[in-house]
Amino acid sequence: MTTRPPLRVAHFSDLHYGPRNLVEADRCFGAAIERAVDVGVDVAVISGDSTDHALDLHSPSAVALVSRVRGLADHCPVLMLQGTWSHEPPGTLSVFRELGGRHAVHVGDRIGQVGLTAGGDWVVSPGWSFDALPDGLVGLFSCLPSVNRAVVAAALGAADAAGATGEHVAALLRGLASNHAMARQLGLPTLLVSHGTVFGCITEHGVPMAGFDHEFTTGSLFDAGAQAVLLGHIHRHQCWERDDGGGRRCIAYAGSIGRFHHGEAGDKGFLLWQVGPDSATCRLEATPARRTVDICFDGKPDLATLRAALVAQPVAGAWVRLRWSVPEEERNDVDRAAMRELLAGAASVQFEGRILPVVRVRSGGIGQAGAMRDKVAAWAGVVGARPEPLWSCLDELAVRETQRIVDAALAEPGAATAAGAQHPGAEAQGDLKVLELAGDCLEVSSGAHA
Ligand SMILES: [Mn+2]
Repeated sequence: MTTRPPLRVAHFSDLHYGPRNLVEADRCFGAAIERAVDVGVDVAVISGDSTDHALDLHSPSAVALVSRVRGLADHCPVLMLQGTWSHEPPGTLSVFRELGGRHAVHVGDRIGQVGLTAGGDWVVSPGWSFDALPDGLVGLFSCLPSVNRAVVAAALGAADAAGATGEHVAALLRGLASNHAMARQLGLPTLLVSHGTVFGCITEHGVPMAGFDHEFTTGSLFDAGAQAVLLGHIHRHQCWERDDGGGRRCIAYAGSIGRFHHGEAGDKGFLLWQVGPDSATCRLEATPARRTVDICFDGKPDLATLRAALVAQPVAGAWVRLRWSVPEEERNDVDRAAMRELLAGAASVQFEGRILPVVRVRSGGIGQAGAMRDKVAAWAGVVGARPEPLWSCLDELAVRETQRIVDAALAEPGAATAAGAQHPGAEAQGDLKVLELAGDCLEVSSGAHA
C-alpha cells in the first residue's frame, strides 16, 4: 500500500439556482469555483439542491448553472448529488451527465457507491454498494441522495414513514461500514455524500432541528465508517468531529453557497476538505455572499432613530429589511417614502409593517348573561348607569307592538325635533345614548341634551 497525499475535495452545496436567486447564486458559485481551481482541488462535490425548483432549459438560470458545472468539470471530476425532490424534481440532474467536460460528471440520483480512479474517471457500483472494490481507485464515495418521503410512505404506509425513515437510513449506513473499512485498509479515503437533516443541527435562522422524523443522527452517520461525511440541505455551515481510534473523522454541512434570505446567520461559502484513509479536515472558504441588515422598531419607525442607526451601521450595498409594528390607528402615519430616502444606498429594501388590530373593551359578563334583562344590567354595571329605565323599555317591547311604541313616542311634545325617536324614560335618566347593541358589545357615547 502506497501512501498518497490526502484527497483535496471542494464541497459545494445548496446552490438553489432559479430566477429569484440567480444573481446571488451565480456570483457566489462562480467565486467559489475560481477559488477551488486556484487551490487545485482533486475533485468537486455538489451535495444537492443545485436548483431551487424545476427549471426550463431556456431559462437563464439553467444556462448559468450548466455553464458553471461545465467549467468545474474542465478542472476536475465532479459528483452531483440529488437534493430535496421539490427543489430538484426527478430527472433534473440527468442533463449534467451529458456535459462532456475534460472530466466526467457523476450524477448520484440513486443509492450507490462510486470509485474515483487515478485518471479522474468514475466507476459506478451496479447495486447499492460494491461487492468487491474495483482496482486503481484513489477514493471511495458513497452516495445517499435525499430520501424521497413519498416513496417511503408508499412502501411503509404514511403513518409509519416519518419515524421509520431514520431507522432504515441507519440500517443502510451500517451496511456501508464494511466497504468503507475495506477501502481504508487499501489506503483509500472514504467519503459519504448525502442530503438531509441531522438531529440537533442548527438552521441558518438559529433553530435547532430536534424532531423525530429527521434522516440522520451524528451517531448513525459516524456508524457508516466513512472518514468524511459531506452533507447538504441545511443552509448553515457546521461540523461534528470524532476520533475513536480510526483517526479523525468529520461530518459537515457546507451550508448554502450564498445568502438567499434575510436573517441567515454565519458566513457563506464552500468547504475545502482534505481526506486521507485515516484523517479528515475541512475548512470554510467564504464566498462574497450578500450582506443583509435587519432594522426593527417596536412601535412606529422613528426617522431620527433610523438616521442615527444608519450612521452607526451604514447599509450601502446591503439588503435591508425594516420591520415595525403599529396600532391600527397609526398605520397611515408610517412615512415609507422618507425611510426609503434614508435607505437609498441599500441594494434592496424590504418593508415589513405589522398592524396591531384595535382590541375593543367589552363589557365583561355580558356574554355569560342569558336573559336580555341581565345583559342590560351587566352593561349598566360596567358604564355606571341605572338599569331600571331601560328595563321598563324592554318590558314595553315585550308587551307592545313596535309601531305603537313609535307612534306614542312621536306623539310626545318636541319628539319630532329629535333625530331619532328617543324614549322619554331614557331621556329622563340622563345623558347616555345607546348607539349599538350587537352581540355582547355595547358602544356608548355621551350625548348632550338638545
Ligand atoms: Mn437547500
